[in-house]
Amino acid sequence: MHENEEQTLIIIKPDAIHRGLLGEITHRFERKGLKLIGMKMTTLDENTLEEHYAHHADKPFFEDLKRFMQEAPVVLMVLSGIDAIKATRNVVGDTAGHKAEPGSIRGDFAMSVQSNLVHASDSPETAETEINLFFDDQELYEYQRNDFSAVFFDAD
Ligand code: IDP
Ligand code: MG
Repeated sequence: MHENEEQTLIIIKPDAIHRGLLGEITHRFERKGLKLIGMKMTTLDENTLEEHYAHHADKPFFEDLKRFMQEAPVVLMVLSGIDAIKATRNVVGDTAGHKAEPGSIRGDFAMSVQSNLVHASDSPETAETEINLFFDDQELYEYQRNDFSAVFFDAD
């Protein structure tokens, strides 16, 4: 792994599954050059959501958020790349869909704040915690994409 390579956790949320946007969203991460190193479909239980969204436990939207995240299965992914965490957040866009930049996933497909299609880790610390919460080591695949040196040509 390159020294500045980062891993980040993505959750394709229930609204994206309902709206048939799994492929579109996954395609955007792939085309950006991010390497998919783990992927699985699952339902999220109450305990896992309490842990994942612990920093939102005191927010008025917490109960609704947990209910929403259980409305359909989700798809979990781990993406890897140089500066992958920030790059992925840029691809995802602002939390509020109606304010998100056109060209971002939320900017192109979301209007809601709650139902904003995708979760992406926001720092190296949260990425590590979140990947450990959702994936076992043997579910992550180490390999080099053949286009690595072209995609990350002048990245540090
Ligand atoms: P993020 O997903 O862009 O990192 P966070 O502030 O970490 O946004 O919030 C986590 C998730 O909680 C959001 O993606 C969204 O689904 C939900 N959420 C955040 N703020 C609100 C709100 O004000 N009302 C309803 N749901 C919210
Ligand atoms: Mg967040």
